[in-house]
Amino acid sequence: MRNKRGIATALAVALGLGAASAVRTAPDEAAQKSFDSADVDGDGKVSWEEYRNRMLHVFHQMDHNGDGRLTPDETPPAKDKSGQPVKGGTVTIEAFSASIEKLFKAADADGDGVLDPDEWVGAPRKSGK
Ligand SMILES: [Ca+2]
Ligand SMILES: [Ca+2]
Repeated sequence: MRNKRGIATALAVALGLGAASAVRTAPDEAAQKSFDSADVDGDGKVSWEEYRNRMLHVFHQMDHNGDGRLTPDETPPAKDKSGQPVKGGTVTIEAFSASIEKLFKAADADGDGVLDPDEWVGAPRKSGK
């Protein structure tokens, strides 16, 4: 199933993360910007709540007709690593919530329950010592 990957990719694009990691020029600035906007209390970390709020905000921004579902025409065109267009299909708010929880856990490389800027941009960092 490619749907989950499609959601993640669409989200990354929406948040500017995809651009940050794909484009080598000045990735820090774009990533920092999106990090700052997610870090509402400004403590330099994005908590699960901040992350979820940010993601839900993005979801509602993309959900133009406000029906709680993202249809393919509401999600930005995304491409996977091999350059294939990703068709996300319809994403419900429930599926979205479940997927962001997984994304958050996957991004939280050191498992401390908050995302630091490196984790936010998905820096390839293994937690192995
Ligand atoms: Ca914070
Ligand atoms: Ca973390």
